[in-house]
Amino acid sequence: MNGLHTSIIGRAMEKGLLSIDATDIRDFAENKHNRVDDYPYGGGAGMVMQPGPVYRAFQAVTKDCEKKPRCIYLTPQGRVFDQRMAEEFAKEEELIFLCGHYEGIDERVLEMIVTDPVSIGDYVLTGGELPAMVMIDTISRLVPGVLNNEESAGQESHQGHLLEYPQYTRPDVFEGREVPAVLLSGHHKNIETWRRQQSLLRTRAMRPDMFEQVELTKADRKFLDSLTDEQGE
Ligand code: 6GU
Repeated sequence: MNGLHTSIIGRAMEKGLLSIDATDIRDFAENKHNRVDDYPYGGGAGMVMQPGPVYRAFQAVTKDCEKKPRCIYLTPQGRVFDQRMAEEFAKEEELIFLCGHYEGIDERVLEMIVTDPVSIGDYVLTGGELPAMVMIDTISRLVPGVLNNEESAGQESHQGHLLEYPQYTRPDVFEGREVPAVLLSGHHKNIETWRRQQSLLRTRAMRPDMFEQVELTKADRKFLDSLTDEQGE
């Protein structure tokens, strides 16, 4: 799980807020070359991971657990991961991430141990390790104490279905490009309004699917209507 030991997640592990362990399923093979794959019954391309090593690895990992933890299987056939799922998983004391390789894993062991088949999006990767790391990073930052500013994780979900507004820092002019004047005004109410409007515009342009879910205020509608009026639509 290299890559998770750095920065925010690494610090959280050092602080004892969470722990992440990797188990190599090949250590549970029962042959000289630690092979865990075989040809698919019925023929076809590629190899299939055998049920035995996966099952024994799961038993070993969960042997000291009071209750069987949820077992997330990373697969393009799963439900697509999103922030709401991350919030649900963050409530769990323990989680297992089962990463397949080759063409897949024997269906019988999946039926026995998997509680949550999850995909991270509509594209195909070579294995489940990167998706597992994406999920672990997303879930970890929701664990209390992991982020310095306790609010920064909470605020986004409370913002609800809106993309973040653009950010600026010094200098106030860069290569002739100015920071929006309202941000230099010190007028906090106007800044808040401007940021809300930027979030609305971004979400509508980039994520029309999310925008449909946004609860628009009277002021939001007035702002959006004022734009379409200007364009004579
Ligand atoms: Cl979870 N696994 C693989 N192999 N490909 C994916 C995926 C998972 N999610 C999106 N593509």
